[in-house]
Amino acid sequence: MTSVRDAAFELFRERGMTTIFGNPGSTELAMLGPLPDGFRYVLGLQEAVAVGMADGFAQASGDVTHVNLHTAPGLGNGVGAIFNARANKAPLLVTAGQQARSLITMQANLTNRDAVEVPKPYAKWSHEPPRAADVPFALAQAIHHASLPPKGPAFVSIPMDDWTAEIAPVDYVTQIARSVGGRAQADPAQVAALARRLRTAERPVFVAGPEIDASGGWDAAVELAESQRLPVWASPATGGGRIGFPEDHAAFQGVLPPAVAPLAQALASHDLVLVAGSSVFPYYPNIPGDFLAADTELVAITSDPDEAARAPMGEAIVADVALTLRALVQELAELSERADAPGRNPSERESPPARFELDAPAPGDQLSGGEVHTILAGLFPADGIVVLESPSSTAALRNNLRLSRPGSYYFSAGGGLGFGLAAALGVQLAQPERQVVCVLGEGSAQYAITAFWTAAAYSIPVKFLVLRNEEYSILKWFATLENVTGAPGLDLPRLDVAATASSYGVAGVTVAGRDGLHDALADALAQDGPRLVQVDVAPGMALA
Ligand SMILES: Cc1ncc(C[n+]2csc(CCOP(=O)(O)OP(=O)(O)O)c2C)c(N)n1
Repeated sequence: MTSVRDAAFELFRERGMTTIFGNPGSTELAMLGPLPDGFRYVLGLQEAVAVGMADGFAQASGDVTHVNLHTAPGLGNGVGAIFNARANKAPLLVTAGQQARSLITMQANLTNRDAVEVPKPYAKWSHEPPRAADVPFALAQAIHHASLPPKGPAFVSIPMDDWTAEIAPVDYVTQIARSVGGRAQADPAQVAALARRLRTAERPVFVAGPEIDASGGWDAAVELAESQRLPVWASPATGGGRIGFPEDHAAFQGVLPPAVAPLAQALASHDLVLVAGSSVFPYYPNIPGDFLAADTELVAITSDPDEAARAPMGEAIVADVALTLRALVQELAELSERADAPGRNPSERESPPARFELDAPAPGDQLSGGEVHTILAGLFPADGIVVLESPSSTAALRNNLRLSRPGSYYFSAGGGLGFGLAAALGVQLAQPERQVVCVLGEGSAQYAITAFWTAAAYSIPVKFLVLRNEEYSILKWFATLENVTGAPGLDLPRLDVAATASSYGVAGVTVAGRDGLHDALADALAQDGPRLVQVDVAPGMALA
């Protein structure tokens, strides 16, 4: 016989899940104390922070990551971040404590009523085991669900007295031993048909989405674009939690606009659109129109059956994105060797046009978001990673930084604020050799503000760049688009993120001009620990 707790930790160790993010309460203590050798616990001071950190860690490591939350109110606090994790396809095991089994029926204090319902719209699987003996089995199942495509969060609610229950080998030994994998190869007939279509298309174009990076398909995407002379767009920034193609590449055209009509317009000159690793498409805001021009066809490659089913147009191949891109490259290479192959060799195609460049904004009294990101680009480490949550300067950052290596960019595909500050810590813990730069709006920083304490307490050396424009700039821009005037609550005078971060233990400075920003950033990047630079910027949207 062994305890549920010992069996669970054996399972976690076997799966390499030795980092646990969380925020504890009385209903979790029996699980936590003391952690076995080799495990580490990273404390977030609020559950949204714990989940956001785990999300970043899971995405940057590619491994299922455990986040442990307090019963009902803690799980409730975490739900917005679980929504983000689902959109990010972050493989998370989310556990939460529950009242002791004998007290659940009477709904004693802290009972998580209908616990499995709480995260349900966003969890891939949500379960409370009927017996203590089923806890290891439930945890193993949740880990499998989280890791299978599309990856995402899976939830287990665990009554607090289960951890000490004694269980027999039959209840856990096989669960710890078995592994489950799930990278599906595409049907070779579909790949062959797509290759023929690409060869016969007159003006094909490639749209690179976040799953290229997550599946390890970066090199295959570059090879496909280069061998076929395809112009490449990034999928819209709204749902593009990662980038799938080097943004300094000669074939790169820019980031697709996210609304229906402008997106169709951007692709209108093409007869075939090949989308890899993105939903079709993460549309926002509502600018209605035709989904594609009349002469444009679309084929999407995604590992997510739901993404394939819900696309409003085009065809889809449901399979692992990297494996499918590699198979497609191979098939096209074989076709180009054959005299009887349909269509034409890509060498007969024109090279993609040069990227359309926006003019840099004229310098004003205050720095613009674009100028800030030009300065950041000049100092950005070659293997640096950006975690971004600065809504009005998202486009300017992408346009200036031109990130060109895999695993270099994380953004909340769900759009729920609070991801950026928290996830940056998880990404840095998963990638200790690379410098993480977390770029935040001063409004966005508030949603995970206590994460500064975790950065300081665990010496996580993220560099934070906070753009302070004293308003919710992006919402003012949306208000114009929606013909709304006079909405309250869009101004943020006097927020001082540097002062707040310093109260949590992260040293920071506030700067205003070009030189001040350059020197402060250079200095922050040269320091060992976490550092913050807050820069005053002009209000409004920054595109270039
Ligand atoms: C959890 C959550 N609450 C509210 C919003 C709505 N929202 C989107 S952008 C934004 C403003 C962000 O302000 P700031 O970080 O200062 O960026 P700016 O727009 O000024 O660049 C808000 C409140 C959201 N996306 N997520």
